[in-house]
This record gives sequence, structure tokens and C-alpha cells, in this order.
Amino acid sequence: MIATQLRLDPLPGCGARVKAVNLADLTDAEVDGLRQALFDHGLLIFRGQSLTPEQHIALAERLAPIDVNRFFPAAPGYPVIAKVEKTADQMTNIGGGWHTDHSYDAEPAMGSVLVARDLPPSGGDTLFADMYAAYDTLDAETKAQIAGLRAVHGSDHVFGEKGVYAQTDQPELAKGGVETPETVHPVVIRHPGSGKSVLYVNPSFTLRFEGMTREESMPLLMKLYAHAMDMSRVHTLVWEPGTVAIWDNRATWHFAKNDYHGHYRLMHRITLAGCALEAA
Ligand SMILES: O=C(O)CCC(=O)C(=O)O
Ligand SMILES: [Fe+2]
Repeated sequence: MIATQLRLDPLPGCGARVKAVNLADLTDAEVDGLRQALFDHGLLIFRGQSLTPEQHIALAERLAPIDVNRFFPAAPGYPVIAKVEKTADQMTNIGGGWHTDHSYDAEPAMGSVLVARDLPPSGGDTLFADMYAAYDTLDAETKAQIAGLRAVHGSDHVFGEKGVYAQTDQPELAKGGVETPETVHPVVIRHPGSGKSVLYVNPSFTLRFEGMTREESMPLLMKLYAHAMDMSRVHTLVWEPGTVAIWDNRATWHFAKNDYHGHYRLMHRITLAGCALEAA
């Protein structure tokens, strides 16, 4: 089976819904088709799945090697599954700002496979923004301005001992002693799986342009961010029991809404290993 034989329905804003597949029982050709569809669409959504943690791990391993996140607590008994959890009495959620997973790594995660485990009665949607479309729709002057630029990414200000999470009611995400070196990526990358140009900066982990201070970088970064989060290129995923989302961290951003205080929400995430990124 090739990618075009999968039943893909484009979603408003970003990504595609994949119908008529059982993620626990895929042929090798379906796995290859899904991987290519992920590269092409950035986000794939599946409904009505019933993956056990073992099947979640097996699915991830068929798509790519697993890249274990070094900050998130693991699901009990499953060291490769990150627990994305907010209890009824916590106020802070995980991923509640626009970001892409692991852009602070030298070889950023290719993708993430997120499984809904326990959902609040309403709310807790996840937004996804299309970074292929964000790049394509930039005006020619801005494209010329960012061509050849590189940006510095880091995680210390988020997950470090004095980072954002340390000041919240999710302080276990702030890891002292975990290495958090800064890393540099091109601002416009050539997507390794699709060959298309992608805007690769994000508000959570991009610190500044290489060779510029943060103050000097902010006006252009803010302009790029405002453009990239235009709701015409954003899909709102409303989770249901059995929903699985797989996203490409090079081609999309995501944002977990935090609008369900007083209720429990638990998701299981496995992060897929990627590669060093080259300029478009
Ligand atoms: O909880 C969510 O919907 C997404 C959280 C997040 O940013 C992630 O799992 O990478
Ligand atoms: Fe995330």
C-alpha cells in the first residue's frame, strides 16, 4: 500500500484525519504510508483506537526509534512513555504555550505520538499550527530577510532549575542537573522527509537569532510568531476517548489549552527520534 491509498481527509487549518486504520494492527506498507503522510501533512489524527501502552510503544518503534524526553515523568512501568498529566488541583498544564517538542536538541525529535488516556468532561483541546503554510504565506521581503539566518534554541528557561516550571505547581518538570546546552538550527529548514521549506522557530524554545542579542531578535521573531499562529492555519483537536494524534515536530507547532481546572487530564506521549536539520 502506498500513502495515496490511505484514507486521508484534510482537516481545517492543519493536518489530516486518517480513517479506516487500526493502529494496533498495521501492515509494513501502511506504516510506510503513514510516515510519509506525516511528513506531508504535519499532523495525523485517528479516532476510535484502543492502544494499550505496549501497542503504543510498538507503533512508535515502527515509525522511528524512540527519543525519551529527559524532563517529563514516565508513565509507571513504561520508561519510554512520558506522562502528560494535570490533576484536578493543579493550575499549570504541560505544553500550554506554542511550541514544538525538543527544538532545543541538536537532533530535534521527528515526531510525537500522543494517546488520550483520561479526558476532562470538556476543554483540554490541543491546537496545531502548520509551519509549511506559515513559511509559504510569508511575504517575499520577510522570506528574503530570514533566508540564511540561524536561530539559537534552549530549554533552561523552561525546564531548568530556575525555569518557568520551577515557579509553578508542576515543579517536578524543572530538572536541576539535566544538561540543557543551547543549540542552533536554520530559521528555514528543508524538511528531511518532504523536501519542503519550513519555518523553524517557536515562541517557547527559540531564544534569539545567531549573532544577535535577544533584544535585537525580538521584533522579527514576534513578527514571525504572529504570522505563524494565524488561526486560518491552525487546527483545533477536540480529543475523544480513543483519539491518537501523531505530529511532525519540524512541520507543526502545538498548544495544549488549559481550560479545564478542577478536572483530571492524562495523556501518554512517545517522542520519535529525528535528525540534524539543514537549511532550505
Ligand atoms: O497535552 C497536550 O495536548 C499536548 C501537550 C504537549 O505539548 C506534548 O505532549 O508535547
Ligand atoms: Fe509538546
